[in-house]
Amino acid sequence: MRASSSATRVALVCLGLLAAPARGAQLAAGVTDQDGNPLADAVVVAVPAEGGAPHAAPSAREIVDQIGEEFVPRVKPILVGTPVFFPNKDNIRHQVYSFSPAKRFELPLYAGTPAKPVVFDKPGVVVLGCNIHDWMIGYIYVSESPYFAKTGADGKAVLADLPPGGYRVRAWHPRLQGPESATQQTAELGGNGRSELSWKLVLKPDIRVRRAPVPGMRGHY
Ligand SMILES: [Cu+2]
Repeated sequence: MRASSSATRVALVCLGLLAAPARGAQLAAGVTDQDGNPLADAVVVAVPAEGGAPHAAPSAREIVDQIGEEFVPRVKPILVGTPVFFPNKDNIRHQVYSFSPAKRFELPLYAGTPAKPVVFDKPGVVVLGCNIHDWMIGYIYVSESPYFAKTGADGKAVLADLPPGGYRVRAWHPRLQGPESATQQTAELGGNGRSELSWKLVLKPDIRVRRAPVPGMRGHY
């Protein structure tokens, strides 16, 4: 019984693969921490090895909510040039800002959705904060390449529809210890194929600001 249900599952997986449109290569990424535990909220970026990042139109808009006095999602990867709205779903006001070199901005204290989005026009990591709630920390990862994905709770992410060719692939996480460039691997992707890459990232300790703030206490992810 168990064998047959497992055979059924394999058959379904195969059907799923056959049904998927054959448009390019897939890169399956797996990310763990230094102890081998699956790592969520890691961003995996593939950059074509030759010719730099391809020109791609950014999404029309993306959203980072504020819900329950937290940024949702906590980590948001976007393509450079993408406008992001910061709707406030709480019934108190927030004042979202960033001091990151990739994008310095501050939204005046607001409720609801600010009329204008923030356009992230430079690649890099943008750390979000709120002037009212010290524990609110979020991250916008501005990618120079359109080929990126974020890991789920299982530490896995799939980059799809990659044109065949060579890629430099790197992984980032808010608690990454050391430079992101040190995570770089290379991959040679054929048409319609599926490749796998994995990372074991060394992380900094998880230090967060308490929800009941203590004066003078600040922290990160
Ligand atoms: Cu706030």
